Amino acid sequence: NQNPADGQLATASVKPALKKPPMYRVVLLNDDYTPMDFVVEVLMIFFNLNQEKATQVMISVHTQGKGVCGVYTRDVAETKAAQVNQYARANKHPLLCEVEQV
Ligand code: TYC
Repeated sequence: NQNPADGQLATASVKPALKKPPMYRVVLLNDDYTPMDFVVEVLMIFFNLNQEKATQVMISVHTQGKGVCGVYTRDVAETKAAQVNQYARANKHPLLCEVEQV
């Protein structure tokens, strides 16, 4: 569609005014020392998961080596990962959280 007057219906050939932002996964890495209940607490506090879902993600990280906590825009993802790492360090746990682009 090449007629600008067609506005938002011209999705095939006219560039939209707003593009979806790139998204970023916040992932948690397994380690041998961080207590399981601390990981569940982190998932509930920083990723708004309920206890059941947080436990599922924690077990998945524990068995698979890593797991996705959530998918966000870049600023939100980087902030959450930094907050988790800061909270883990403040509690003397080696828990590591990273960001990877989707
Ligand atoms: N592997 C840890 C233990 O056995 C638990 C754990 C789960 C640690 C997930 C980190 O991201 C993690 N206590």
